[in-house]
Amino acid sequence: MSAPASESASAEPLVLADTTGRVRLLRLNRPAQLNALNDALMDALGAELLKADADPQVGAIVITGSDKAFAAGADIAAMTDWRYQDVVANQFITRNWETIRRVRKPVIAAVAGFAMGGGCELALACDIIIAADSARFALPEVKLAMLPGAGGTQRLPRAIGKAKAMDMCLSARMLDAAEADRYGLVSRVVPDAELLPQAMALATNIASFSMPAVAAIKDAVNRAYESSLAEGITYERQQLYARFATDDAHEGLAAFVAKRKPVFRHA
Ligand code: CO8
Repeated sequence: MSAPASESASAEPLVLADTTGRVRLLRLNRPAQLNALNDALMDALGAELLKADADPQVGAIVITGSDKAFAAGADIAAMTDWRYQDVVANQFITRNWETIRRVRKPVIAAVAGFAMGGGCELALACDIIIAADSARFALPEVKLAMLPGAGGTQRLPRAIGKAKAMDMCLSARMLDAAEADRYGLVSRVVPDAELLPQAMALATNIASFSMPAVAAIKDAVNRAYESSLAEGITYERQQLYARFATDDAHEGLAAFVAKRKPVFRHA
Protein backbone atom coordinates (compact mmCIF):
# COMPACT_ATOMS: atom_id res chain seq x y z
CA MET A 1 0.00 0.00 0.00
CA SER A 2 2.89 2.36 0.64
CA ALA A 3 4.27 4.46 -2.18
CA PRO A 4 7.75 5.84 -2.73
CA ALA A 5 8.68 9.13 -0.96
CA SER A 6 9.00 10.82 -4.33
CA GLU A 7 7.67 9.92 -7.76
CA SER A 8 11.04 8.58 -8.90
CA ALA A 9 14.63 8.60 -7.71
CA SER A 10 15.28 11.91 -9.48
CA ALA A 11 11.96 13.53 -8.59
CA GLU A 12 11.55 16.49 -6.28
CA PRO A 13 10.29 15.92 -2.73
CA LEU A 14 6.53 15.56 -2.39
CA VAL A 15 6.54 18.33 0.20
CA LEU A 16 8.79 21.35 -0.18
CA ALA A 17 9.76 23.01 3.11
CA ASP A 18 11.03 26.54 3.48
CA THR A 19 11.53 28.74 6.53
CA THR A 20 11.06 32.52 6.61
CA GLY A 21 11.68 34.07 10.00
CA ARG A 22 9.67 31.98 12.45
CA VAL A 23 7.28 30.56 9.83
CA ARG A 24 7.67 27.15 8.18
CA LEU A 25 6.04 26.99 4.76
CA LEU A 26 5.11 23.51 3.51
CA ARG A 27 4.16 23.23 -0.15
CA LEU A 28 2.41 20.11 -1.45
CA ASN A 29 4.32 19.13 -4.57
CA ARG A 30 2.57 16.74 -6.97
CA PRO A 31 1.45 19.38 -9.45
CA ALA A 32 0.88 16.98 -12.35
CA GLN A 33 -1.68 15.11 -10.22
CA LEU A 34 -3.16 18.31 -8.77
CA ASN A 35 -1.49 17.36 -5.47
CA ALA A 36 -3.55 14.20 -5.10
CA LEU A 37 -2.72 13.00 -1.62
CA ASN A 38 -1.11 9.59 -1.78
CA ASP A 39 0.40 7.71 1.13
CA ALA A 40 3.95 8.90 0.43
CA LEU A 41 2.87 12.54 0.31
CA MET A 42 0.93 12.23 3.57
CA ASP A 43 3.92 10.49 5.20
CA ALA A 44 6.14 13.36 4.06
CA LEU A 45 3.67 16.00 5.21
CA GLY A 46 3.32 14.33 8.60
CA ALA A 47 7.09 14.18 9.03
CA GLU A 48 7.49 17.85 8.08
CA LEU A 49 4.70 18.89 10.44
CA LEU A 50 6.29 17.07 13.37
CA LYS A 51 9.70 18.52 12.50
CA ALA A 52 8.30 22.06 12.46
CA ASP A 53 6.39 21.45 15.68
CA ALA A 54 9.57 20.31 17.43
CA ASP A 55 11.68 23.23 16.15
CA PRO A 56 11.80 26.04 18.73
CA GLN A 57 12.68 28.50 15.94
CA VAL A 58 9.29 27.87 14.30
CA GLY A 59 6.20 29.59 15.65
CA ALA A 60 3.60 28.87 12.97
CA ILE A 61 3.16 26.66 9.91
CA VAL A 62 1.59 27.40 6.53
CA ILE A 63 0.47 24.60 4.19
CA THR A 64 -0.15 25.49 0.56
CA GLY A 65 -0.40 23.85 -2.85
CA SER A 66 -0.11 25.14 -6.39
CA ASP A 67 -2.00 27.91 -8.18
CA LYS A 68 -4.34 25.30 -9.67
CA ALA A 69 -4.85 22.99 -6.71
CA PHE A 70 -4.37 23.00 -2.98
CA ALA A 71 -5.11 19.28 -3.35
CA ALA A 72 -7.67 17.49 -5.53
CA GLY A 73 -8.28 14.82 -2.91
CA ALA A 74 -6.94 11.47 -1.86
CA ASP A 75 -5.14 9.69 -4.70
CA ILE A 76 -8.00 7.89 -6.42
CA ALA A 77 -5.75 5.78 -8.63
CA ALA A 78 -3.84 4.48 -5.61
CA MET A 79 -7.03 3.32 -3.90
CA THR A 80 -8.58 1.30 -6.72
CA ASP A 81 -7.15 -2.10 -5.70
CA TRP A 82 -7.39 -1.77 -1.95
CA ARG A 83 -9.64 -4.15 -0.08
CA TYR A 84 -11.12 -3.79 3.37
CA GLN A 85 -8.34 -5.78 5.02
CA ASP A 86 -5.67 -3.56 3.39
CA VAL A 87 -7.02 -0.29 4.76
CA VAL A 88 -7.62 -1.78 8.19
CA ALA A 89 -4.16 -3.33 8.41
CA ASN A 90 -2.45 -0.17 7.20
CA GLN A 91 -4.64 2.16 9.27
CA PHE A 92 -5.48 4.23 6.20
CA ILE A 93 -5.94 7.93 7.17
CA THR A 94 -5.36 7.24 10.87
CA ARG A 95 -1.68 6.37 10.34
CA ASN A 96 -0.47 9.54 8.65
CA TRP A 97 -3.31 11.97 7.79
CA GLU A 98 -4.08 12.43 11.47
CA THR A 99 -0.54 13.49 12.34
CA ILE A 100 -1.75 17.07 11.98
CA ARG A 101 -3.89 16.61 15.09
CA ARG A 102 -0.70 16.22 17.14
CA VAL A 103 0.71 19.59 16.07
CA ARG A 104 0.55 22.17 18.87
CA LYS A 105 1.59 25.16 16.76
CA PRO A 106 -0.98 26.95 14.59
CA VAL A 107 -1.32 25.60 11.06
CA ILE A 108 -2.73 27.84 8.33
CA ALA A 109 -4.02 26.44 5.04
CA ALA A 110 -3.41 28.83 2.13
CA VAL A 111 -5.79 27.54 -0.54
CA ALA A 112 -5.76 28.41 -4.23
CA GLY A 113 -7.60 26.33 -6.83
CA PHE A 114 -9.17 22.98 -6.02
CA ALA A 115 -9.52 21.78 -2.43
CA MET A 116 -11.56 18.67 -3.08
CA GLY A 117 -12.25 15.57 -1.05
CA GLY A 118 -9.21 14.85 1.07
CA GLY A 119 -7.78 18.23 0.02
CA CYS A 120 -10.77 20.00 1.53
CA GLU A 121 -10.50 17.74 4.58
CA LEU A 122 -6.81 18.57 4.99
CA ALA A 123 -7.68 22.27 4.91
CA LEU A 124 -10.44 21.66 7.47
CA ALA A 125 -7.90 19.96 9.74
CA CYS A 126 -5.81 23.14 9.73
CA ASP A 127 -6.54 25.86 12.29
CA ILE A 128 -7.22 28.70 9.85
CA ILE A 129 -8.07 28.63 6.13
CA ILE A 130 -7.23 31.57 3.89
CA ALA A 131 -8.70 31.27 0.41
CA ALA A 132 -7.59 32.87 -2.83
CA ASP A 133 -10.33 34.07 -5.19
CA SER A 134 -9.67 30.96 -7.29
CA ALA A 135 -10.28 28.53 -4.40
CA ARG A 136 -12.94 25.85 -4.90
CA PHE A 137 -14.10 23.55 -2.10
CA ALA A 138 -16.00 20.29 -2.46
CA LEU A 139 -16.45 16.90 -0.83
CA PRO A 140 -17.30 14.84 -3.95
CA GLU A 141 -16.59 11.38 -2.48
CA VAL A 142 -20.24 10.39 -2.94
CA LYS A 143 -19.60 10.35 -6.69
CA LEU A 144 -17.05 7.57 -6.07
CA ALA A 145 -19.42 5.64 -3.79
CA MET A 146 -17.07 6.60 -0.95
CA LEU A 147 -17.48 9.08 1.90
CA PRO A 148 -15.44 12.00 3.19
CA GLY A 149 -13.40 9.75 5.44
CA ALA A 150 -10.58 12.03 6.53
CA GLY A 151 -12.65 13.98 9.03
CA GLY A 152 -14.94 15.67 6.51
CA THR A 153 -18.25 14.35 7.83
CA GLN A 154 -17.30 15.60 11.30
CA ARG A 155 -15.38 18.83 10.75
CA LEU A 156 -17.54 20.26 7.97
CA PRO A 157 -20.81 20.33 9.99
CA ARG A 158 -18.93 21.87 12.89
CA ALA A 159 -17.54 24.52 10.54
CA ILE A 160 -20.63 25.43 8.51
CA GLY A 161 -23.62 23.71 10.17
CA LYS A 162 -25.55 20.54 9.39
CA ALA A 163 -27.74 21.73 6.51
CA LYS A 164 -24.95 23.14 4.41
CA ALA A 165 -22.63 20.22 5.27
CA MET A 166 -25.30 17.69 4.24
CA ASP A 167 -25.83 19.62 1.01
CA MET A 168 -22.12 19.53 0.19
CA CYS A 169 -21.49 15.91 1.26
CA LEU A 170 -24.59 14.42 -0.35
CA SER A 171 -24.62 16.39 -3.60
CA ALA A 172 -20.87 16.93 -4.15
CA ARG A 173 -21.65 20.61 -4.70
CA MET A 174 -18.60 22.81 -5.16
CA LEU A 175 -18.30 26.13 -3.31
CA ASP A 176 -16.43 29.06 -4.75
CA ALA A 177 -14.34 31.24 -2.47
CA ALA A 178 -17.09 33.80 -1.87
CA GLU A 179 -19.57 31.11 -0.81
CA ALA A 180 -16.97 29.45 1.39
CA ASP A 181 -16.42 32.83 3.03
CA ARG A 182 -20.16 33.39 3.57
CA TYR A 183 -20.51 29.90 5.04
CA GLY A 184 -17.69 30.49 7.51
CA LEU A 185 -15.55 27.73 6.01
CA VAL A 186 -12.64 30.13 5.52
CA SER A 187 -11.45 33.04 7.61
CA ARG A 188 -10.78 35.38 4.69
CA VAL A 189 -10.64 35.58 0.88
CA VAL A 190 -7.84 37.43 -0.88
CA PRO A 191 -6.76 38.00 -4.49
CA ASP A 192 -4.65 35.10 -5.78
CA ALA A 193 -1.48 37.17 -5.87
CA GLU A 194 -2.00 38.07 -2.22
CA LEU A 195 -2.58 34.52 -0.94
CA LEU A 196 0.93 33.64 0.16
CA PRO A 197 1.95 37.14 1.31
CA GLN A 198 -1.17 37.37 3.49
CA ALA A 199 -0.86 33.83 4.85
CA MET A 200 2.80 34.42 5.67
CA ALA A 201 2.01 37.78 7.29
CA LEU A 202 -0.69 36.19 9.44
CA ALA A 203 1.64 33.34 10.41
CA THR A 204 4.46 35.81 11.17
CA ASN A 205 2.15 37.80 13.41
CA ILE A 206 1.04 34.69 15.30
CA ALA A 207 4.64 33.48 15.59
CA SER A 208 5.66 36.77 17.22
CA PHE A 209 3.54 35.98 20.29
CA SER A 210 4.42 33.77 23.25
CA MET A 211 4.37 30.18 22.04
CA PRO A 212 2.99 28.69 25.28
CA ALA A 213 0.11 31.18 25.11
CA VAL A 214 -0.52 30.49 21.42
CA ALA A 215 -0.51 26.71 21.99
CA ALA A 216 -2.89 27.09 24.96
CA ILE A 217 -5.28 29.22 22.89
CA LYS A 218 -5.26 26.72 20.01
CA ASP A 219 -5.90 23.86 22.42
CA ALA A 220 -8.68 25.72 24.24
CA VAL A 221 -10.49 26.72 21.01
CA ASN A 222 -10.27 23.11 19.80
CA ARG A 223 -11.93 22.03 23.06
CA ALA A 224 -15.01 23.93 21.93
CA TYR A 225 -15.51 21.19 19.35
CA GLU A 226 -14.82 18.26 21.61
CA SER A 227 -16.51 19.01 24.92
CA SER A 228 -19.63 20.47 26.47
CA LEU A 229 -19.72 24.22 27.09
CA ALA A 230 -19.25 23.65 30.83
CA GLU A 231 -16.24 21.38 30.30
CA GLY A 232 -14.78 23.78 27.77
CA ILE A 233 -15.13 26.76 30.10
CA THR A 234 -13.50 24.78 32.92
CA TYR A 235 -10.62 23.86 30.62
CA GLU A 236 -10.26 27.44 29.43
CA ARG A 237 -10.09 28.64 33.06
CA GLN A 238 -7.34 26.11 33.85
CA GLN A 239 -5.42 27.35 30.83
CA LEU A 240 -5.90 30.95 32.00
CA TYR A 241 -4.59 30.14 35.49
CA ALA A 242 -1.64 28.30 33.93
CA ARG A 243 -0.62 31.50 32.12
CA PHE A 244 0.34 32.94 35.51
CA ALA A 245 2.96 30.20 35.81
CA THR A 246 4.74 31.46 32.67
CA ASP A 247 7.41 34.16 32.45
CA ASP A 248 5.93 35.35 29.16
CA ALA A 249 2.59 36.29 30.73
CA HIS A 250 4.33 38.40 33.37
CA GLU A 251 6.45 39.97 30.64
CA GLY A 252 3.38 40.67 28.49
CA LEU A 253 1.48 42.30 31.36
CA ALA A 254 4.49 44.29 32.61
CA ALA A 255 5.39 45.48 29.11
CA PHE A 256 1.89 46.85 28.57
CA VAL A 257 2.01 48.78 31.84
CA ALA A 258 5.51 50.10 31.06
CA LYS A 259 4.34 51.06 27.53
CA ARG A 260 7.10 49.01 25.90
CA LYS A 261 7.21 46.09 23.47
CA PRO A 262 7.23 42.70 25.23
CA VAL A 263 10.17 40.35 24.77
CA PHE A 264 8.87 36.80 24.89
CA ARG A 265 11.16 33.88 25.72
CA HIS A 266 8.47 31.29 24.92
CA ALA A 267 8.57 30.00 28.46
N1 CO8 B 1 -6.45 11.37 -7.45
C1 CO8 B 1 -5.59 10.99 -8.42
N2 CO8 B 1 -5.32 11.73 -9.52
C2 CO8 B 1 -5.99 12.89 -9.65
C3 CO8 B 1 -6.92 13.33 -8.69
C4 CO8 B 1 -7.15 12.50 -7.55
N3 CO8 B 1 -7.97 12.88 -6.54
N4 CO8 B 1 -7.43 14.53 -9.12
C5 CO8 B 1 -6.82 14.82 -10.27
N5 CO8 B 1 -5.96 13.84 -10.60
C6 CO8 B 1 -5.12 13.77 -11.80
C7 CO8 B 1 -5.93 13.43 -13.04
O1 CO8 B 1 -6.14 12.05 -13.12
C8 CO8 B 1 -5.04 13.99 -14.13
O2 CO8 B 1 -3.99 13.08 -14.33
P1 CO8 B 1 -3.54 12.74 -15.87
O3 CO8 B 1 -3.04 14.05 -16.42
O4 CO8 B 1 -2.47 11.73 -15.70
O5 CO8 B 1 -4.76 12.26 -16.57
C9 CO8 B 1 -4.41 15.22 -13.49
O6 CO8 B 1 -4.56 15.04 -12.06
C10 CO8 B 1 -5.13 16.49 -13.87
O7 CO8 B 1 -6.52 16.33 -13.57
P2 CO8 B 1 -7.67 16.67 -14.63
O8 CO8 B 1 -7.18 16.44 -16.02
O9 CO8 B 1 -8.90 15.94 -14.20
O10 CO8 B 1 -7.83 18.24 -14.39
P3 CO8 B 1 -9.13 19.13 -14.64
O11 CO8 B 1 -8.70 20.53 -14.47
O12 CO8 B 1 -9.82 18.73 -15.89
O13 CO8 B 1 -10.13 18.75 -13.43
C11 CO8 B 1 -10.69 18.32 -11.12
C12 CO8 B 1 -9.79 19.08 -12.10
C13 CO8 B 1 -12.14 18.81 -11.25
C14 CO8 B 1 -10.18 18.59 -9.70
C15 CO8 B 1 -10.65 16.79 -11.43
O14 CO8 B 1 -9.29 16.39 -11.52
C16 CO8 B 1 -11.29 15.92 -10.39
O15 CO8 B 1 -12.51 15.84 -10.36
N6 CO8 B 1 -10.50 15.25 -9.54
C17 CO8 B 1 -10.99 14.33 -8.56
C18 CO8 B 1 -11.61 15.07 -7.42
C19 CO8 B 1 -12.15 14.11 -6.38
O16 CO8 B 1 -13.05 13.33 -6.65
N7 CO8 B 1 -11.59 14.16 -5.18
C20 CO8 B 1 -11.98 13.30 -4.10
C21 CO8 B 1 -11.13 12.08 -4.07
S1 CO8 B 1 -11.63 10.91 -2.81
C22 CO8 B 1 -11.03 11.58 -1.42
O17 CO8 B 1 -10.38 12.59 -1.40
C23 CO8 B 1 -11.32 10.86 -0.15
C24 CO8 B 1 -10.52 11.42 1.03
C25 CO8 B 1 -10.82 10.75 2.32
C26 CO8 B 1 -10.30 9.37 2.32
C27 CO8 B 1 -11.39 8.46 2.41
C28 CO8 B 1 -11.43 7.49 1.24
C29 CO8 B 1 -12.26 7.93 0.11
